[in-house]
Amino acid sequence: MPTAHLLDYVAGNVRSLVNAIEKVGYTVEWVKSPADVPAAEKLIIPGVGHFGHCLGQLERAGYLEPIREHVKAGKPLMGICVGLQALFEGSEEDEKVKGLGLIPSRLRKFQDTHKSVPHIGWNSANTSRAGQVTDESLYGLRPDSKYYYVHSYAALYTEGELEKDGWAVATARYGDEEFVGAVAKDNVFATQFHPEKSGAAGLRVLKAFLDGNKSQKLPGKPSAEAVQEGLTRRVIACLDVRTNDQGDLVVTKGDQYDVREKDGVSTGGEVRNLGKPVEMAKKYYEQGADEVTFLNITSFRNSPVADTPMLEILRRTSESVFVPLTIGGGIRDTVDTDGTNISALDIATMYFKSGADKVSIGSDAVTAAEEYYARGSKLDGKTAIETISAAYGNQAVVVSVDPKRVYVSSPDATSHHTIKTKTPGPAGEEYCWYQCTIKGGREVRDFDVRQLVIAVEAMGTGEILLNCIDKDGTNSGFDLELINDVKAAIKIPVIASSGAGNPAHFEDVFAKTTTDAALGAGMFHRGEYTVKQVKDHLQKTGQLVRQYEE
Ligand code: 1PR
Repeated sequence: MPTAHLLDYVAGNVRSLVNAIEKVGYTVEWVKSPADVPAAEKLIIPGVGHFGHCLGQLERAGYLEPIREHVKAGKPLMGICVGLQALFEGSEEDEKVKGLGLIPSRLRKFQDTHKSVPHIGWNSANTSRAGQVTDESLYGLRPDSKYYYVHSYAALYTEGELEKDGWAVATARYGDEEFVGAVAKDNVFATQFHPEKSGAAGLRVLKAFLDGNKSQKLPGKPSAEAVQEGLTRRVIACLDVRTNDQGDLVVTKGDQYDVREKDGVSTGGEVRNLGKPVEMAKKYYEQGADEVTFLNITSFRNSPVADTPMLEILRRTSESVFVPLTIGGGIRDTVDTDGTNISALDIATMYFKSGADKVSIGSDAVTAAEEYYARGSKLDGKTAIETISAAYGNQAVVVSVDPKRVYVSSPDATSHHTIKTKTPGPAGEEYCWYQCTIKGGREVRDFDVRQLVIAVEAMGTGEILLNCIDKDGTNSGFDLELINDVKAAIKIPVIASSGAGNPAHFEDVFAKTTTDAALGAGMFHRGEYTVKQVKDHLQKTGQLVRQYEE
């Protein structure tokens, strides 16, 4: 097999990139020191997270000059995400650190007044400009394909600026800002999106670069609808995984977090077994799921370090599922069975090395947020959220929230932040607050969801997975009031979860809230609807979605 050289210089999930490179027919050779660069032919610079952190590492390790030499020698170079940003002079994210300077321009932060930042999800990389539709594809990029982005800083696009220096540019639009999705000139190619996480569309781009196939004919003229610009509505499939009574790891699903079968009299039956995790993840990928989330829901009882089956599930899933994978459950400082202390960062590292792109933190985030306020809203730098986001970037940290409604007759009846609800409580109470729980809903805290999300955003969380125990497994639709309330409090993206029972519920949550993504579990696992049916429905009702590509 031919070889691709991959620069090994910064923490991140490179496993999925290795899997993707292998999938398109290349073997990976690691470039582990600047001295290895001259021997590389097709060199890929990955990168995710903080510009200053990545470029600082590259500079300190002495990579910048050998990379410039590689480019001068006319050898192929591909940058991915921060690897694209590295081509620029610098970034607002860290003014002190310099980029390679191949492009005389700087990166800027997206405006967050009317949209969530980071920009997370599927968007275009389109080389056609108004009035000049091309039938040529740049490195396999297609105007009707969508690619997976995750970044807060971007090269904002001004028509003609890069082109005058000979760069071909593919762009995407986020809100009212147009930015560079990919650039190419001579032997250099870079994508702001992650091709390794962009399904078949991304693999095609990676293959075109490695094959040296810069220009290809597009397969046909796409419809105007298919080339619509902007961030698509993300639909996520969630798999709650646990050991059943026979000791097998199964996908299960609870009703308000109770995962045991009910026989009409008692609720203490067998753990619901809805299928095998790897097979189900692959099925949802092929139905067009934009992301797959695994929640290891028994981890609070077992040491996750010994929990090797979850690592194996990630390894196997990431070999065939080329969309982002999130893993939650048991991400916190812990003591292993042999008494060794293991940090949350070590646990996250194991998951990232096995193919995860994000870790989701539940119980530990609540404790950390309570302590944050107890310190007078001060960071301590040692929490799981802070240590993991410092090492892997904010985008790698999701906080999973498990709230329960508490009804009150008036806002004065509690010190917590309340909302006026359209679904009054059992005694007709018109107000409620959302109480945080830990340990899978088993323990309630005197702490509300608004306090939690504000604190974890300050600590460096990249995204909120917003469950709702009252709605979980009810098939009655999402808790729109909760979602709107959380969205109003923070800038980071929110994934709405709990209650999805049919495609119209997804239409509702996207139409009536500003949620960034929506997640379903039971309706998919029970085979009542496919992810594709949800997306087709969203498309019919005027929402922008990504469709699965073969
Ligand atoms: O606290 O960091 O160890 O994380 C534990 C994680 O496991 C948390 O993310 C918590 O939400 C999850 N979890 C714990 N116990 C359960 C349980 O069900 N007994 N599942 C559980 C949470 C909720 C959703 C579910 C949606 C959609 N599952 O992810 O998939 O509610 O369901 P639906 O569409 O069928 O309504 P830690």
